[in-house]
Amino acid sequence: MEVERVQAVASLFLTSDTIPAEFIRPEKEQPAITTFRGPVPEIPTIDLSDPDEDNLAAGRAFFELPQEEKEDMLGPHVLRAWKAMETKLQKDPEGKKSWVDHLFHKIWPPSSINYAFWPKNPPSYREANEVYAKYVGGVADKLYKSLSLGLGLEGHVMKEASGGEELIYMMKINYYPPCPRPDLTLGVVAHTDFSTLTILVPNDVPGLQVLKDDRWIDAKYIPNALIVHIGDQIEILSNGIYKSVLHRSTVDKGQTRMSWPVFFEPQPEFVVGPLPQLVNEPDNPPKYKAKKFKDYAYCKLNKLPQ
Ligand SMILES: O=C(O)CCC(=O)C(=O)O
Ligand SMILES: [Fe+2]
Repeated sequence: MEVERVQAVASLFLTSDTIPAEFIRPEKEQPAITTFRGPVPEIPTIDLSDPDEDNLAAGRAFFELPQEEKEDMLGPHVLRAWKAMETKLQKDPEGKKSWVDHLFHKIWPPSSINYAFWPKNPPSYREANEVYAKYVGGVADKLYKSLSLGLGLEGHVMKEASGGEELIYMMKINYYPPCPRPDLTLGVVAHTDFSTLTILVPNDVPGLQVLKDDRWIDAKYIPNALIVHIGDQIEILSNGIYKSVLHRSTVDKGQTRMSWPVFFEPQPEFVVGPLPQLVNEPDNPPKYKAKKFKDYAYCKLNKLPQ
């Protein structure tokens, strides 16, 4: 089966000074034009712990295997699912594409894991991810607690309302090959994450940008730092007090950029809506509908009103 990878496109255009037209974003999105170049606010950093370096090495090693080996390893049904997901996520209504290859698979809870979706090579991949799942889950627990306390609620509230012990940790690996024209294209286009929280580890090639005060600002690379995004579900639960962050990623001319976001998502049938403790009529009416996470995701993927 033929799966068109951006990595393959990138290798064809390595020495060129152009990229295929479908990767050229409209001017209003081009990083060269829209990135804010003045002094940028510091993104707050909190000292918690170190990310798992093994995870980075194992994920990168997978993408750098020969294309046929990657495809053989994943098998046709996984490739079909992968391709379908990419077509949905990467192609916007104008048929534009993004300069990124990616892979999704669940890493928690153990009952939700389908190892058929996990790369079997490098051999360290499975263990690195299993260790990382436990580590990153501990970080998320601390964050849910702080987010609850920040709203004047008991510490357990936000995690329980996010799916509790059934919470799914969805690993995504973004692989952004070097690009001859990083000024014209984007890795991942502007979006907010569907998740409750996202915890992301990047490699040392900068590229993440966040929209702050209507300006696209670079998120500085900080060695060993985890990046935390508030996702749509926390915005909904907090009835808009916490805002999900609009972000995008740019690519690099000479270096491969990678990032490993883990999306903390409720189970598909789990209903998320504004926390009753935060809503009262008429002063604080609910600003969002309560709905099943799968219905939220369907509307968002298909660009339907929520
Ligand atoms: O690569 C990054 O830094 C951001 C990726 C991202 O936002 C995503 O995959 O949802
Ligand atoms: Fe994202």
